[in-house]
Amino acid sequence: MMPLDSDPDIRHDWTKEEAEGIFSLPFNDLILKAQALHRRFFEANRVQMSTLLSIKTGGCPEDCAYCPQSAEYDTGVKAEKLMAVDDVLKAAKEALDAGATRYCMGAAWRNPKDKDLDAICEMVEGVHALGLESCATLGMLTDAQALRLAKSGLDYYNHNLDTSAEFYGKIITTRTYRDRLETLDNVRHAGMKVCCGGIVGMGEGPEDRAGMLMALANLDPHPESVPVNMLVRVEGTPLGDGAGDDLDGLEFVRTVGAAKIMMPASVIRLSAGREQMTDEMQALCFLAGAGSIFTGDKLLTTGNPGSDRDKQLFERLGLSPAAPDARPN
Ligand code: SAM
Ligand code: DTB
Ligand code: SF4
Repeated sequence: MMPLDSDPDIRHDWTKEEAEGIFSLPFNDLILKAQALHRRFFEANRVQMSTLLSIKTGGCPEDCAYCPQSAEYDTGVKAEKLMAVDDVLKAAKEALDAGATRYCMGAAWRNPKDKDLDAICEMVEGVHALGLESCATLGMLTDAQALRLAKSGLDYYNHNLDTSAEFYGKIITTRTYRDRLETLDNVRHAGMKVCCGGIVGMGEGPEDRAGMLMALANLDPHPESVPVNMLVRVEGTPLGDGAGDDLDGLEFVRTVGAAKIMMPASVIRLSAGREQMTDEMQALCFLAGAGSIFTGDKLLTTGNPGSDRDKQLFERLGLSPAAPDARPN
């Protein structure tokens, strides 16, 4: 295969008009294009499985309007301390036995304190010793913190742009888009793989969905992993039930397909919101190029389909789990 940096399908110069043009394609054309590109880079019928664990839940000082873990909203999520390393590794072993190949540890922090990183690095080492890939999402990182995590062997760092630069201020006021890009830079320079995506269904317009994908696809290199989350409405958050119209399901599928067209060698993850989706809707997302899901009956604090339903889904669609870090074929 051609090296990714000379492949004409891998571009970092997307304009807003081009991104909007992809969203406006007839649905069948968008899906066909996305699926054809997906097959150029990945095995068509394999889906990678990651499992999440909230290692530090609730009490977060940030004000992300979608998030049940922000201390500003009364959502019933209790603030807890960082979990003990042994408990995290016990849960990782269970995820491994259930078929996950990557373990993602999430903390409701604005940023980790240097002293927290001792325990986090031990968790990363333990996750590797089990034979799992590791991922963490701990908020903003300094250069030095990113280097420390990379040295402990952390494979991926998740830090989302969440939405377009224009809509961002309506969702989060306690940290800027620029702050997020800076953390992504630090992660990249430290040599870790980048997991970066966003959420749709927050009341943004089509131009914001296109703008978010443009910002992601103009990162050079592209994030290796791109989570596309459908907003999970949590009571008590500003985006809870009744805060606006739900996004049309087909517009969500278009977002997955447009992400694949703009970042064809990246793994697009069908992330939050699967519990509320039908099998048919998820099938369309796989057809649009989603190559990864979160498995297990919980995301961080909200529900996820669980292994019985996912097993049935895979059987219905003839899908099988991908090997760890299934890179372009
Ligand atoms: N605190 C860290 C941070 O924000 O970087 C890490 C954890 S945070 C929960 C990770 C991501 O989960 C967010 O960036 C957001 O995209 C997603 N997320 C959180 N709550 C969500 C919800 N209710 N629906 C969909 N996605 C959500
Ligand atoms: C991402 O983009 N989605 C995951 C992961 N990265 C950390 C988190 C989804 C969280 C959904 C809300 C919750 O369960 O608290
Ligand atoms: Fe905190 Fe992350 Fe939730 Fe924002 S998304 S409130 S930073 S846990």
